[in-house]
Amino acid sequence: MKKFNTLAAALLATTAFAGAAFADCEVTLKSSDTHPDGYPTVDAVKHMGELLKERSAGRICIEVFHSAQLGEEKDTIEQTKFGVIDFNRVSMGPFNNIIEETKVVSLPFIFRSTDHMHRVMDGPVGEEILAAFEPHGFVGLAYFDGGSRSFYNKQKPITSVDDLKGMKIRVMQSDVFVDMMSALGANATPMPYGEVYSGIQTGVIDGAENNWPSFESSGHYEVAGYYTLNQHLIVPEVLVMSKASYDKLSAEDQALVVQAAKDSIPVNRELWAAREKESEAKVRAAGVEVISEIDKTPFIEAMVPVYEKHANTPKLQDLVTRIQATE
Ligand code: GTR
Repeated sequence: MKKFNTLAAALLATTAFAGAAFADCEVTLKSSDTHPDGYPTVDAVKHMGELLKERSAGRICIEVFHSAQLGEEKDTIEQTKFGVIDFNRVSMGPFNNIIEETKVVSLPFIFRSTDHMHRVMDGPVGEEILAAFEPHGFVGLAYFDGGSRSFYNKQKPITSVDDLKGMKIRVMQSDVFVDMMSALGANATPMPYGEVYSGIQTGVIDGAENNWPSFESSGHYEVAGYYTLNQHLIVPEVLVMSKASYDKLSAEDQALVVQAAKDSIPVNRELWAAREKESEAKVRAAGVEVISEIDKTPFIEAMVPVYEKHANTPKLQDLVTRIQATE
């Protein structure tokens, strides 16, 4: 009981403190993120909030709800569309079934490196895809880094496509990733991020796929001891605003939001680069077997039907061609 009282008092103090932090703001906008506090995307949006507060002379604030406090990505996207949540930082993946342009940058091996991804997303293709959010009820604001995603599992070291055959691998809730796994001969299990740890632990799935910081911060490395650096996906992350919330702001304030989001990009990139190294070191130190000698060619070749199925209109094919042609 005493313990409960102490906890309750601590929680009340935190809430009171959070309330006080936003007490002077005329408008406090809610932002969602699945990652814990201190993760590069969470801190980038916090930085954006500081810029916005400063530039609006303290009128507009952003409260970042990290650690999936507002729900799993697919559900928070719905809530963002209706303006219940004002900002949302998510992967492009859960947008794939809603906005077809986002499928193109979620195709396996579409980007050759993170630098290539930056050059594409910082240019006209990136602008075009951001604009594609608007008719669906979102204002695309900024792209953040999501590193490259690779497979991890609890059973065995995966060293080839053959090793994946019949394995149950969790993917984000997107048809592109379900088809990617089928093309590799595995059983795709789409499920929310927050269920992956227990899914692996209880054997509902054999493994999943993600980048170093997510593999580490989610604790998945504690239950999946084999990580194969096949790097099949470099999926940009995106910060969107609810169009409903955006439309409530004056044109001047909208411009402040757009600029503060843009100014948070370099901060995110710097934090990301540092966190990737830290997470890798932590995972390796925990004894995870990392398989880095891997021939990516069979993985790339297996993706032909995924491209055919998902880049299936002249518009999407044109985006693929322009991405591939970007130096
Ligand atoms: C992370 C990404 C999240 C979420 C998660 C997942 O890398 O930052 O937005 O998409 O992966 O696998 O669900």
